Amino acid sequence: MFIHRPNPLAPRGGAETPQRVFLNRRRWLQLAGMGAVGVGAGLAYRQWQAYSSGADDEVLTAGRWSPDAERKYAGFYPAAKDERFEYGRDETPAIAAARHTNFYEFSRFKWCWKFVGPFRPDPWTITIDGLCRQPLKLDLAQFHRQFRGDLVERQYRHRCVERWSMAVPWTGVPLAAVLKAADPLAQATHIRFVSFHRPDEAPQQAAGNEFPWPYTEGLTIAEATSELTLLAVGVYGSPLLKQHGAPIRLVVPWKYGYKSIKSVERIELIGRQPATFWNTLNPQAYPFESNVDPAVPRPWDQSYETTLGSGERVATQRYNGYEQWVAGLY
Ligand SMILES: Nc1nc2c(c(=O)[nH]1)N[C@H]1C(S)=C(S)[C@@H](COP(=O)(O)O)O[C@H]1N2
Ligand SMILES: [Mo]
Repeated sequence: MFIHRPNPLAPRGGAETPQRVFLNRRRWLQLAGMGAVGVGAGLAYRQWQAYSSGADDEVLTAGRWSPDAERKYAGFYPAAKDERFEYGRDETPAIAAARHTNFYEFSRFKWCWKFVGPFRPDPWTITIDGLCRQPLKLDLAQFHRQFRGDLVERQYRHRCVERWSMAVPWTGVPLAAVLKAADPLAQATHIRFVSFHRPDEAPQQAAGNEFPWPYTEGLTIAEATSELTLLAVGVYGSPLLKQHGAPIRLVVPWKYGYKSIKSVERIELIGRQPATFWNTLNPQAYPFESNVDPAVPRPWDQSYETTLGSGERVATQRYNGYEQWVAGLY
């Protein structure tokens, strides 16, 4: 039954209230309301900033491994510089790169450095198996020893689909050298990369959210054995900070950043295109191939990017400027 009730919010004695006073009161209430919202937003913004910033020293040390673990790998740095690669722009300061990272296992926001403390990148085992004659199961020290002769430092640009970019020196081994050691079978057409699944160390994996953990990625064999494709163990001449994907990550600089999977545990040679993390969540926005292309919105405009640190806006290049290395693949 519909009961007609007097509106409790109607101004009482409204008829007697002179129109001018009524309007003024309403305007005052509006302004007061906006002011309160403004003060509230200001406070929230300052709290947000305080929470997400942190002193440079704090940001850089939060992602370090234990001193004992780091000492084991100190002898591998600096690696021989591969002079074929240059940024063509300024190098991103290490602090700017360390502050602003994507690592969904730890946070949906960029200040992942705040959450990586409990993560243990050492001991770590990396497995290369599947369609190959010589599957490898190596701990981190064995990996370093076995591929010491292939270890190089390379200056690469990195382009995130969110439109930020950086230019950093990775230390790593060409993936082709690692795959060669595993001796792939002819049926192997693709590579599947699998990251870790450790809810005890990674808060977003414990959060019971909708993400298809563990993070996975994939490449074709031709892409995986391209000269550019690197398995990185270091950046800026030191072992990878945890937030950069310690202790070992993929770097494919002609593709959007999400293809460069961090903290890899398994590299599997398979005979079909694998499912991948972001492609599973949204196949339209994150196709399997995902080569950087300024002409194709994803779905937002990709024609420009903003560099971490300097905040400079620069035009995005096809294949992120690596056309001479990879155009032959497509
Ligand atoms: N395991 C894992 N790898 C990942 C991600 C992630 O969330 N988890 N984010 C990707 C995205 S979107 C980008 S842009 C790069 C960021 O690398 P950086 O934080 O070292 O700059 O890592 C990629 N690799
Ligand atoms: Mo990204």
